[in-house]
Amino acid sequence: MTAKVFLATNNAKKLAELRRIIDEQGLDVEILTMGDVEPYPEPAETEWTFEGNALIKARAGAAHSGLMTVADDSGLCIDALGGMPGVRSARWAGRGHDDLANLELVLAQIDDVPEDRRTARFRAVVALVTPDGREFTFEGVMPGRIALRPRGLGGFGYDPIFVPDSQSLAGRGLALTSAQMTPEMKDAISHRGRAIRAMMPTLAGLLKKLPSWYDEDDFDDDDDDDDIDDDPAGMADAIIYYVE
Ligand code: ITT
Repeated sequence: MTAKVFLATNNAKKLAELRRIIDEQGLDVEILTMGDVEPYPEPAETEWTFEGNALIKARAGAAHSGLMTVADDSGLCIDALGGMPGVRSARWAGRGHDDLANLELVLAQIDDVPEDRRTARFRAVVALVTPDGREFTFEGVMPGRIALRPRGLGGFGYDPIFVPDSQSLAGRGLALTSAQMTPEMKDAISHRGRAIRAMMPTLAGLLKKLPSWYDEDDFDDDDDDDDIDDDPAGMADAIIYYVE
């Protein structure tokens, strides 16, 4: 039986990235999205941390769907803005404003900041919550800097103004923004790619144990199941930092 995992996000472009990165790992899993479950109210993201908000979204998804649920809370942290927009990235220009308005506001706010001080990083925390209440979080970081003006049509959100560091010419205004990269290039270095790849051993371990949640008597806990334990990959409650 192919196990089901619910991806709890209302952001279509974020969903496309999450699905692509998970698919790439080759795990036998059926991905369900908002369109596959009964509609439910979007939970308020009331926390001041990515981890807190990712858990709010994943808990709500698991409670509603009864499925193992993955949610992502992410954003752009700009040093010259004291780490903002951070957890407020999606609505930086105010409710009802779009990605372009957010990006233009950021550019205006750091208009007078010289290139060498336009350092920033994308951060993503992915929360994995099981219907029986187990919770795991994984963090990925993509360091870089803010370009002087937007470039590129790929990606979403702030991608047209973000120049990832891991390119030979980054930092000299010559490297690609993440909106100029192919999806594969972005996934390989992105905050989301790193967080999801850090999650995969835990997800794989949990999926092997799935039957025990439905019928304890069916659960085969023989010693020969030696690659399956209560804390797959020893990462319960772990936050994994990937900083270059
Ligand atoms: P859900 O909460 O439904 O998942 P959301 O878009 O509201 O969707 P967040 O609260 O996590 O999600 O906000 C993430 C915002 O951070 C996103 O809307 C972008 O503005 C920005 N962001 C995150 N990852 C990004 C990326 O890979 N590229 C560009 N911008 C990104």
